[in-house]
Amino acid sequence: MIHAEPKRTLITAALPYANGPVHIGHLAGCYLPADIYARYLRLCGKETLFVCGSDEHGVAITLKAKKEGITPQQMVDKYHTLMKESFEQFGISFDIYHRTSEKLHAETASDFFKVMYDKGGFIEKTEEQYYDADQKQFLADRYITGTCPRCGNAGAYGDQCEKCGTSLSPKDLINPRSAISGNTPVLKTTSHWYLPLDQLQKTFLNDYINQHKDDWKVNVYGQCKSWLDAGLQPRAITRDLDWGVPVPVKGAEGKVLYVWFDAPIGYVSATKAWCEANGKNWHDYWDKNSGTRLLHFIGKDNIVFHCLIFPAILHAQGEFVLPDNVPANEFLNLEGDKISTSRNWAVWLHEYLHDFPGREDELRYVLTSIAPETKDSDFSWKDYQQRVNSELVSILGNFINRVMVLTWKFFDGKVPAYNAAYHTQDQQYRKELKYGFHVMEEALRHFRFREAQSELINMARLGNKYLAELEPWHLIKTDKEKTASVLHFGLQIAAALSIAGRPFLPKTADKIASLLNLTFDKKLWDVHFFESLEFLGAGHQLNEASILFKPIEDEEVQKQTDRLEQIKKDNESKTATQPTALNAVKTDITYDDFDKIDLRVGKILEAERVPKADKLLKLTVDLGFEKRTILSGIAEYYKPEELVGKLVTVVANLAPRKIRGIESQGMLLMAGNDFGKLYSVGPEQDIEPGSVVK
Ligand code: B3M
Ligand code: ZN
Repeated sequence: MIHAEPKRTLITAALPYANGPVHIGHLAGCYLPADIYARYLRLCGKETLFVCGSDEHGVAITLKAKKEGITPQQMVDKYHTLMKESFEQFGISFDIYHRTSEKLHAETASDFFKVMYDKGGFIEKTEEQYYDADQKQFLADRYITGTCPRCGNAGAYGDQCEKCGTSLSPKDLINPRSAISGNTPVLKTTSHWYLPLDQLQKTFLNDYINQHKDDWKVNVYGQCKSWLDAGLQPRAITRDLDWGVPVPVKGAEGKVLYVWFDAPIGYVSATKAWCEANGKNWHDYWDKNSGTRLLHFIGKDNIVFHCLIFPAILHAQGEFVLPDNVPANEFLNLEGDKISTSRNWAVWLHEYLHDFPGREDELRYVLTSIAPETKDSDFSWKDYQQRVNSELVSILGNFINRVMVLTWKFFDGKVPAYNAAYHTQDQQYRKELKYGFHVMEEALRHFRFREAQSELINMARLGNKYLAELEPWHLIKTDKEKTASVLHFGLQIAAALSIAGRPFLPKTADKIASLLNLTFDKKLWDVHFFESLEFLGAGHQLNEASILFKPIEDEEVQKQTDRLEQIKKDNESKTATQPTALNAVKTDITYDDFDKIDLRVGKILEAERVPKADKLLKLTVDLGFEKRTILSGIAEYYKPEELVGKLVTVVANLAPRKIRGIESQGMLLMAGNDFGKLYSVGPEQDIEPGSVVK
């Protein structure tokens, strides 16, 4: 809540994890609003720095790398490059897009830790944590899954349940499992450093949040308040992992900083890197008394980290400026369903850029029109088409094109002269344009980008209304001088649109300026901007007219919805089969080890439930040379009658054992993991029971 004019504004956008490409949810959530705001401030001539970068640490990275069979470094390299390029092509105007695997970042994060450590800012605690004995790995955060104690979701993570949003710690999970192996974890002692958020709440956070009661968005303040009301707990800021920034303390070998400790410090590292490259002093941006206004643009799932934990860290460190505002957005859904990277339910930016080349502004426009500023919103391809065609094509594009074409037709593409006699006739339009601009500015200043952008379209609408009212195409037959005035004024509206449109539709704004053959100074936007409404002098030569936007065709939309339909189908068939946990390959065995197992084809002759055992079926299996009784834990996946007649693979030499008083004389092979459906494994063709499987 900086009241005095800040010296400069430092804008950050959440550092996306380098474990997947950017999708429209990310764009609408924080990158687009941050970009609009940064562009707006620059237009106003305000000193602005806009930083971002890839978040390359944490379990989100190591887990996915393991799944893909590559090293974490290979994975972050791949996605860092992809994200950086797509952001650039899309026109997100970061001054720097850095990354947290850079040495400069490790140094910056280490320094932070050391300063706080030396001040006694952490508590060291030794306690038992879940451990995967097989994989020799502590199971923090996403390395552990289990059932959410709050909503019963069986796939909740050790740090959060993505279904109900509750923040969890591994010990909260019911039936915890290692996400690497599916194993049940054991408890093992380890020690970690904790940030005493309970104390920091009393000494700092309560006041800090309270100060922002009126200037932060309701959703943001509300979330902070409910965290504080529940009472903050100390939080571990180190982990037993081998990927991350090493904890810079003797005796902490094998430990790294928790990703949410180092990631926000990534904003500082990015600033340092930019300052180094541009001959500036990073302290001017981050020092407590630098006069910098710090703004974090994020999505709602990152609120607690940016509004409570990071400010607490900055405060405890003591030398840094605090966030002045955190205009977080809610979530964007896709065709009525939550966007999900793992389910591939997303519109990926790099794919959009490929499928709709040169139509970056169309996506920017639609995403800003439906931005989830106060509540979740929904993207659908039909709505995308509708908004592009009926707003960008029919209103903005149409106005610019009409005024251009008419000027070429009647005045050889030269700005015709204005006659002051018509000033009164245009008065109402001038007033409305000025007012629209004022509303836009007010909305921009308060992070209401949807409203701000809708004013842009309103201005274009006004332009169309002006032409429709004065009908220069008829007027030319009777009054050339008045026609000249009308087109002169129409062209000024076009020029105004190319300025007002710059934060939202940068490529379109440039294109309009180029049609008008207009070059602007850097600082365009000030209080006097709409006073004169004179940007183009009489006689100024325009460039050739050309179309701004092409309509989105039905086939293009169909292609996208077909793709999503297909993904939905794939997901439905996958939910049953796809492992939700990684199954690490077991230790090697020799052929002789394998050869000890006698696998045979068996035919199920009878199947029945075992009383009082929900999971068990009692099967009679024909092995050709004899019939066996086998108990199998598949009652949740098969009805007894489905099994009769089925050919299956049987471990024929497994020592018999008694289950529920019945002797089981073998075992059936099943495919699947511990969480999804199990499928019996049998020969493809009908083959004699008793045949050897080898
Ligand atoms: N990478 C989480 C996310 O992508 C995290 C943000 C870090 S911001 C410092 O949602
Ligand atoms: Zn839950």
